[in-house]
Amino acid sequence: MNEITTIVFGLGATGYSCIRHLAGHMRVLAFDTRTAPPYLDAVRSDFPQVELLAERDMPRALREAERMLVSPGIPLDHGWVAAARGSGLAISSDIELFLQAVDVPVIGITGTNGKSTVATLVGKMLAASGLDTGTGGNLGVPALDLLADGRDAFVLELSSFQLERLPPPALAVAAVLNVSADHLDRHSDVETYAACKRRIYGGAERAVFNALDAHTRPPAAIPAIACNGERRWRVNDNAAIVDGCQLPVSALALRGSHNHANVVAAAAVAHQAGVQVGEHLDVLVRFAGLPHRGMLVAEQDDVAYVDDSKATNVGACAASLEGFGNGAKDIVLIAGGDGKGAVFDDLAEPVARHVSRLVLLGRDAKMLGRALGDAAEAVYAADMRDAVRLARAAARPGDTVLLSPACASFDMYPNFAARGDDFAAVVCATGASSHRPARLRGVA
Ligand code: UMA
Ligand code: ADP
Repeated sequence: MNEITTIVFGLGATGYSCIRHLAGHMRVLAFDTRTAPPYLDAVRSDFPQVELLAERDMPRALREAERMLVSPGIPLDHGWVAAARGSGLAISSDIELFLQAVDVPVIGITGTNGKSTVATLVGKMLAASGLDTGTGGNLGVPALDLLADGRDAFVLELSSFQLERLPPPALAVAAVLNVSADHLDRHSDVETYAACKRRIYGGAERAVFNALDAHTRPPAAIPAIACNGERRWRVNDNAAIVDGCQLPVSALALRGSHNHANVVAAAAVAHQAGVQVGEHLDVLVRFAGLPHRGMLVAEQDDVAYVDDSKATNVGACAASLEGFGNGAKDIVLIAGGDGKGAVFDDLAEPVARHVSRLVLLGRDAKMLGRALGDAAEAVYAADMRDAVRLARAAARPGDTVLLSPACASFDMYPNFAARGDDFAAVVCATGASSHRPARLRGVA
């Protein structure tokens, strides 16, 4: 048993993974400010030796512990984190523990949007090249839960919350895909948020960035691929170009120009990790994406219904409109939810170009309506059922009804997946007919 005593702050997926990693090796204390945190019962039954702390126990715990592991959902200026720092505890995280535990290449992907899609695709490319690869992090499976004997490499999706509390991670390959305003309820401004993202480059051997977005640029000393800046790595109207090979967009299962950019970025990261990309083009071509990221859920009366519930910020929704729209106002957009402090003005231009009718719901619906009401006619929905009814009434043959909320879901749902599932269920339960459209068949 190690002498270090560690406080795990946050009993969500991250906290549980930290406890699982540490509990047999050292004294672990666990704390959460909520009375019924998600993993409380699991910790009680699986790790009875872990002491569960109440607020009143914290002063004593801070005297007894040497380290606090802080979950990403907890801001670093939280009172108990500040108190721990003041008491001389080291502030650390699951990702720092993970990086200390592994001795094989770790590839990190961050950015405001496209992280999960790109990280998943990079994981598939590495696996296709014969590497036993663990893929996770912010995209779902906590990093520490990926640890297993025999792994050759890891691909981590890293959020700004995870990066802000991490020392230079010295990754084999680090990528920042794009930066647009998000999480401004946690970061003071976009520049501070972008600086958190760029922490991923600290000590990296190689990098990938987006030449169209200055926020993503790595330090000049790191050998880097500039996607969209180099002829061999870019997207045009007809093709995704990876290492000079043209992949016609009509052949790609992923839909939308933003997703074609994701294909290029994933291929560039895999290349930087040593994969012979040209030998695994089929992986790039066949990848149809993750649920709730631009997924076709039904076609009814020649109207396509697309679930892009994971579009939880303005940049994602704008990219979706550009990706799925044809510039002739062929989209009915369902948007709204918890705006996380965002300003929606940047959506006005893509909405004016692509959207015939806005159907708005959730806590910040009125705020969206004020910002976008001049760009397209807006109507307000009481709930998802009402939203689908209003969208269906507004859609013409050939249109797409797109759920791309530009907001988080927490005002109405437990998470974005529940919101997307509700959309799909309502569409299918209330539609006259439901079949896969010829123009989209085989892609979702
Ligand atoms: N908590 C407190 N006090 C607080 C705030 C939170 O005690 O003031 C407690 C909560 O009661 C809860 C625990 O902290 O019990 C939750 O911790 P958490 O919010 O860090 O959530 P986890 O379940 O550990 O999930 C985290 C990521 N969540 C966040 O960053 C908010 C998950 O990303 C990630 O998949 C998981 O670790 C595994 O790595 C989710 C996310 O929304 C999907 N990420 C954001 C995004 O993608 O935009 C960054
Ligand atoms: P993240 O993990 O960063 O949230 P995802 O791959 O889950 O990224 O995609 C989330 C949403 O972001 C998608 O539903 C889509 O609306 C949008 N999106 C995906 N790729 C891009 C991109 N390259 N640029 C801008 N928006 C994107």
